[in-house]
Order: sequence, then structure tokens, then C-alpha cells
Amino acid sequence: MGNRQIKIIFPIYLLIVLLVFPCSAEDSNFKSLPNDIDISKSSNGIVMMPNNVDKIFKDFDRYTKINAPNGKPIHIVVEPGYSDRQVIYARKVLINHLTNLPGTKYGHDKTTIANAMANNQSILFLFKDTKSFRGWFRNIERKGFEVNGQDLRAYETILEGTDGYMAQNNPTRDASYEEIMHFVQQWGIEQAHPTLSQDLFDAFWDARAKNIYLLDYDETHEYFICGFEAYYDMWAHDPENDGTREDEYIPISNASLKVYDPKMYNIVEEYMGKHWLYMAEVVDEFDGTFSLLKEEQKTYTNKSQYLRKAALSGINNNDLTGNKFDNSLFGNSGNNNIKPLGGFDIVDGGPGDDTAIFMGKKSEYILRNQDGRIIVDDINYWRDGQNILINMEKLKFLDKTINVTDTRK
Ligand SMILES: [Ca+2]
Ligand SMILES: [Ca+2]
Ligand SMILES: [Ca+2]
Repeated sequence: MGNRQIKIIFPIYLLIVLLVFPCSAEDSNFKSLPNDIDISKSSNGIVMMPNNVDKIFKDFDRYTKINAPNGKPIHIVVEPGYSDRQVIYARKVLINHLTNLPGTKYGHDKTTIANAMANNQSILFLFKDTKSFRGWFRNIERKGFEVNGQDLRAYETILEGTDGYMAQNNPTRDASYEEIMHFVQQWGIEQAHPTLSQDLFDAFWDARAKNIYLLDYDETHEYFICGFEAYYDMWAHDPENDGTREDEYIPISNASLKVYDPKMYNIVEEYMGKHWLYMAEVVDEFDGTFSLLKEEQKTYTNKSQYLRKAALSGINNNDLTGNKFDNSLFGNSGNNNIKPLGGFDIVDGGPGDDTAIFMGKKSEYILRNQDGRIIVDDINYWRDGQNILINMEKLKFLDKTINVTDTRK
């Protein structure tokens, strides 16, 4: 897809032009933001850009941040035209990429990675579009200023439940995972995680030698992205219908990655984990069923199958389907049908007349009321697992539907 072409060029452009790495506060031309911008009074953590910032940041009207474990911020600046809900999403993906994954080889302790990003005073730049992104960087380059950062643009930030996400034939690629991973790799991993950096290079040279990775760049950023986008089946719908991803990388799915590039498969799984950690917030204009279960007929479920937590928003009578993972599934203020499936699931319907759907007959479940929470154990535990229901009004089984009040003894 055309998008992909742009994606290749700009990270490289960035590497050359702005990432003279790493710049530090000792350089007089180096620019960053103050460490003490207060976001605590904003309900969504996004504040108007304060007045006491360098004037090169005045083109950005909003600011948010996360704090690394060392107490210093990783900055996020936002241009007009990049929506608040996209900012919330980008921040959540950044947190996802930096959250420790106990038991994994590369991801069990990401503290030093986040600390390095903060020490580098790095900035995630959220731009309206490519034109404003180019214009801004051209301008600071002309003035000789330097920043440590990474861009992400509004049109490539694709929220769950939007038309671009749900499209059956040509879904819009969500580049947030990629750009934010570049951000983490450039300013965190490469400064603070030599083992992962080295293993990425080893896998890279292997993949090049085997003609699995076809790009010419002698750096691992794009290769890492190719690997994790394959792992999470972001290209499994095969838009070119030729088994390749823009002639960059042969594997386009989790299954083919495992076969063609097992080193990369291992790197992704041991840094990012088997599923996304963050909670998807399905946009309030969404209308229908949002499924975390892979369904052959639904293109978007190639991606959504790697989510574990999802919340509906707004007032539409939408439905949610979980998957084999331990799901957290949240309804909205409409009437929701929620199907948790296997695993240890938490289901909260919120306001409205909500129905939990189970796969078997009522006689195959043990129902308990624990202080108002309804605990539903499938005696065929491998099917619907254990479920905790909150704010659910009905339970629908294969043979009958009961009111939640019927479970109270
Ligand atoms: Ca589940
Ligand atoms: Ca509801
Ligand atoms: Ca309810």
C-alpha cells in the first residue's frame, strides 16, 4: 500500500536529519521541554502547551507525558488536528511498549529503557499530517536546533472501531505501533539494552543472508517493525495478494514468521509478549460487534485477536466478543451482549440491560453470587473458563436465558 512507502522513507529521513544521537542539554542548540509541566489537573492528562516552553514548541497546542521509573518525564507534544483521543491512544501504546513482562528474556525489566528515554529528554511529536511534520522539522533544521524525538501523524493513528480499522478490504495501517517502537528503540533500547540490540542485529544479518529481509538499510529499526507487524498479523490479510509485504519482508503472518524467521519471532515474543497489554477503547461512533476472536470473514480480527482488554464507549447497543486470553470486557451505556469465551474473564456491562453469553447449557455451569458479583464457572472449563460478571442483567445459555436476579440465593 502507498502508506507503507512513506513509512520507509521518513524514519530514515529522521535518522539522518534529526537524530544526531543522542543530543544533550549541554549542546546549546539542543531543545527539549521542562521536566515539571503539571498535567494533574486535566481529567485526561492532556494540558494546553504552557507558556514557559521554548518558542519552537509553540506550534504544538497540547502536551502530555508519562514518567519513567527515574521520575523524569518522556514528553508528548501535540499539534492542532491530532485529536485528544488519538493522544490517549498513542500514550497508551507507549506505555504498552515500556511495561515490564515478567518471565520474558528481553522485556522482564524495561526500567533502564524508559529511564534512558527520559534522560535523553526525548519527545514524541504528534503531527496533524506529513506536510506539517516536514515543515516543522525543516524549520528547526534551518535554525540549527536539535531535538531527540520521533513523529507520529494523525492519519496513521488508527483507533479501534473506526472505519479505517474495521475496513474489510483495505484497512488503514495503524503506524502507531511502529513509530512508537522506533521512538523506544532509538532513545531507549539502543542506549540501555545492548543484548536486545545485538540480538536484533544478529537476526537482521541472518534474515538478509537468507533473503527474507529485502531492504537495503543497514539498521535494525525497519526490520524490527517488519517482524513485529508480522507477529501480530497486521499484514495477514495480504493486501498485495502475493505473499509479501511490499517486497520488504517475506513473512506476513505469525505462522509464517515462526517458519521463516524464528530468531525474530523469539525477539518479538520476548520483548512485546503474546498479546497487547493495553485496553482498547472502541470509539463511541462504532456500531456493531467488536470481536477479539479471529474470524476468517473479518479482516480486522487479524489484528484484534492480539488484544486482551476492550471497552465499548458511547451509547450504541454494541456487542463484544472475547478470545482465549484472560479478557477484561467492558460494556457502554447501551444494552450489550458480551461473550467472554475461554480464560479467566472479567465482564462489566456498565449501565444498560446487558447479557453475558455462554456456549453451553445452563446445567453445565456453576453460578455463584459473591457480594453482587456473579461468578460463572464452566464445568467444561476449557470452553468458557471462569467469568466474573458485574453490572450484567442477563445470562444467556445455549438452552435458556436467565435474569441475573435468579442467581441470588
Ligand atoms: Ca476469554
Ligand atoms: Ca451496558
Ligand atoms: Ca448493565
